[in-house]
Amino acid sequence: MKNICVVGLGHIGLPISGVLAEAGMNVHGVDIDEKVIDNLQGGSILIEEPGLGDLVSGVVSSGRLTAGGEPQEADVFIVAVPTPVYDDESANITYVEQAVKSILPYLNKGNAVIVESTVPPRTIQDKVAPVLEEAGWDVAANEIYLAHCPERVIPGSVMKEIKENTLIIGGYTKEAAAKVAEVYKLFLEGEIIETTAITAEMSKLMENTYRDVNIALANELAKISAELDVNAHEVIRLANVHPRVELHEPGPGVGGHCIPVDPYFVIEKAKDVSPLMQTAREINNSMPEFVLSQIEKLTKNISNPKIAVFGLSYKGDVDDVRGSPAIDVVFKLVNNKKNYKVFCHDPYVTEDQVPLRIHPLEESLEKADVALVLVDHSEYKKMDTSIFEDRMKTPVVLDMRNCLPEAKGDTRIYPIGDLSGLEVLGE
Ligand code: SAJ
Repeated sequence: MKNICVVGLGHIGLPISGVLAEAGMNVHGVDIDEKVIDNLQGGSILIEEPGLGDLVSGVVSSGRLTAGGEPQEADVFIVAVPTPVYDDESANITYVEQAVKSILPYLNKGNAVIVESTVPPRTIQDKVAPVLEEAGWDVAANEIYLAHCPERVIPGSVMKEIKENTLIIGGYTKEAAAKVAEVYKLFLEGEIIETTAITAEMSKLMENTYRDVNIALANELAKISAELDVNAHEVIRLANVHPRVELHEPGPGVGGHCIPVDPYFVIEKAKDVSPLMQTAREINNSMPEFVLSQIEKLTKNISNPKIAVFGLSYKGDVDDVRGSPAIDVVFKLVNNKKNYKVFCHDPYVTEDQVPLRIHPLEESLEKADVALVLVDHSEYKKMDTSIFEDRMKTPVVLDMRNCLPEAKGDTRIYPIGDLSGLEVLGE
């Protein structure tokens, strides 16, 4: 178990490579992106994740982590490539299939093959095992130990969770699960639970679906509260005092590459019996339009209103813009016939990530009619709210993450869950 080959050096493959190298293994990482390899060979990374950069530069300089475009022989192969969805929302597992095919020439009897990528139910049984079998390996007889170990770490806290979370190992066979457990015991402080491949696949998908459905409920509550003149944030706070209630937080939508994607993996396999999951997706997808409707209402009397947008990433304190509802909102504003002048700010996102100008915070706010908070970055959570009155034409703020400190002076901050009193500017 000394040599590990990790295919896919992204948000999951890179941290797993780092912690295995730190635990004394010889890790070889593989990626199709030359930029990723070039950077890694120089000890640097392209991902923003607290603690990851230092770990990687340490293990690269000690020689424990190497990187290249091709796999190498190893005792253990870990596949950590993306599983996006096609336009019709069905799962695209071609990267997983290609990754497994790419390791075939390097496999030896007794090797372990672990898929960490999130996959639709039955993928290990119906898609991955057959690739190995066609290459001549009897997977059921444990010539290769095949398992699915779904990654469950949360961006922003990956380095802690990768070591401390409970790990589910879904073995193609019982023996495979036990063998693969030995790999994770090299660094894992959390518990290990061994199960079947399909149970591991489904548990992972249901974790993210649970969160999606719960957020949809909170978003629906925010819309209802605007009609009923009640503060949804206070309702959530009080309901959550109950020992068996855990309402989530409303927001401008659900982003990232996991939660808005994974429910579709279940839905596609069980379309007729998953109405709740499908509706949750629809509700969460409707939120950028809901945000736009509030801006339209606020500014209906103003021509060419200037909107200062705070936050572009999919959630707070990350630079990741994949599936970001904030970007969706911005393009709805930019492409709107009302001719909004949109000035975006984000402390993490750069102009080479998005086709948008990014402005300093003060500049975005200068003479703005409305400020629109779309992401709960720490910088916004602790900002001095007197800046709105100082800089804006009208100090009116829509806080779609309910994250700002209390308003000062004449500033009015409307959180997403308390929009019933929203005034119309210029009336
Ligand atoms: N969000 C809300 N309201 C909430 C919580 C989140 O609107 O109450 C939004 C966020 O702003 C963001 C989106 O949902 O746009 C998703 O963010 P997140 O922090 O809930 O989740 P991810 O996508 O960063 O990570 C999730 C995690 N899954 C769960 O918490 C069940 C993580 O543990 C998984 O490893 C990851 O998906 C993954 O890779 O599957």
